[in-house]
Amino acid sequence: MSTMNPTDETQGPTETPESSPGLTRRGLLARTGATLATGALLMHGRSAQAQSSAPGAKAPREGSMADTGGDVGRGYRPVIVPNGAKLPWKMVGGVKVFHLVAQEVEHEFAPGLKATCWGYNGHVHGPTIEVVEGDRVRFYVTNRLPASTTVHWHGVLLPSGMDGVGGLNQKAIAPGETYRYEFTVRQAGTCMYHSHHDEMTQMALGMVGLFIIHPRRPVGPRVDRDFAIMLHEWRIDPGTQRPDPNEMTDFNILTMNAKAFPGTAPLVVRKGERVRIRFGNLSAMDHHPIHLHGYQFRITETDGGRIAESAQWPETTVLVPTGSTRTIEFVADEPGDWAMHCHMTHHVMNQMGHGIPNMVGVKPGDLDTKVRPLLPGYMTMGQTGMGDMAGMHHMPMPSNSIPMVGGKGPYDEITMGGMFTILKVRDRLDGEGDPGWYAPPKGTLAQLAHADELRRDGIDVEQPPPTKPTGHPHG
Ligand SMILES: [Cu+2]
Repeated sequence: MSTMNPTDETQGPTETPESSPGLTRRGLLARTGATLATGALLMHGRSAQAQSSAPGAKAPREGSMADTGGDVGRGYRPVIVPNGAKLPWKMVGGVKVFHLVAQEVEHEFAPGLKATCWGYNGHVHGPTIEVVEGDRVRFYVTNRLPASTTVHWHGVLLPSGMDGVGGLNQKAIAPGETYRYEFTVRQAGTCMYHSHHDEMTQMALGMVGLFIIHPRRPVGPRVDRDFAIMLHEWRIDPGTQRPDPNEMTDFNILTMNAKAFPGTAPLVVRKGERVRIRFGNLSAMDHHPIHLHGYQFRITETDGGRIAESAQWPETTVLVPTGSTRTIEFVADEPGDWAMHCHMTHHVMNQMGHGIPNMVGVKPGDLDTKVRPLLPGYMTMGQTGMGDMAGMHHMPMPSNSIPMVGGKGPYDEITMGGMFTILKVRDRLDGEGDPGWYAPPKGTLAQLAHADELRRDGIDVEQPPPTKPTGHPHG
């Protein structure tokens, strides 16, 4: 029986490393129930990919694509990694074999901002690893960095000698060397992996990834979409080429799957679907309270495993401490474009917002005309806050930098950056990509109030209520 012999067969599909942002083909097929009809086509593509990744090797065994649901440990729904990639694997003698290559990677955080980072297999962060509880897994780790490294499997239960802490559990992997890690996965949940040698440098440069373990016997309601997002923070000074690993407090690029808004791909969902979002956080210094608009969700998992249903509680913001994962679930029953972002307001802005003086309330008078002979093009900014900064991409910018805030919205600039993305819930989805902006039904859009409405409701905007200090009845 396959039940107790997990290593004998492929449990699930691999995806190409270049998974498209937002919505995978498989996720869409699974949703529409078209899996069986198109399974042969998908399997063909998958075999080709797996073979090409192992030149000269025997064609790996491929498992069933059928989304059987009832078959223990099979037919799991692959996670969707917006903007991210998955690590391919092949079956060799009943073992899932992976190859991680630690290397320097040119990475784009958002249009206009690239940096030389450290990652795995050409990706920052590393490709998401996806396995099934009970799998025997073997990871070859090749080090193509100029420094030694290791890989720690964060939250994964395994023998001590496989835990990957340089110096403690193993000798660090020297440049050019390939190490082998092997263990049996005996849990389910959302874990992570990261360098555990010169952690401050290597994690700051991007050497982290997600490690998803599907249960052999799923508990709780089955989800239709399963998203995975790694939170991270970086210091990249405008005009520079490399993240600064020495930064301790003032991180200026805050990312979801290594993208800063407006570089983040939306999460696309059909109305009525049950949605899971897994968050991992390997930021150097910060926890991130991730707030989702439009919904109440339940926190269903930590990296310590599934939370019993009786112990789950409702939230609209989930705090993801650094070195942890948190998983939320909800039914997407309200269509719309819903913001999902870190609620630390300095984590939803980009690098150009850092280090600028407080100009709120400042009346510049003719300062601009006086300064311009000295600094051509000078313009005092920030007197009414930072919303104006959203338009800054029309202005000259330092090379290799992105504006403090701002992406194009349907009505205006969106005055957010950094750790911000959008959950797009639609009654109907055509195709797999970004469905565009939500069109609210008539009567459900905030609009400029008309004079007759104001009159009808007795609102006098000419004579606003007195603004005496409150709380001092005898004052
Ligand atoms: Cu944050």
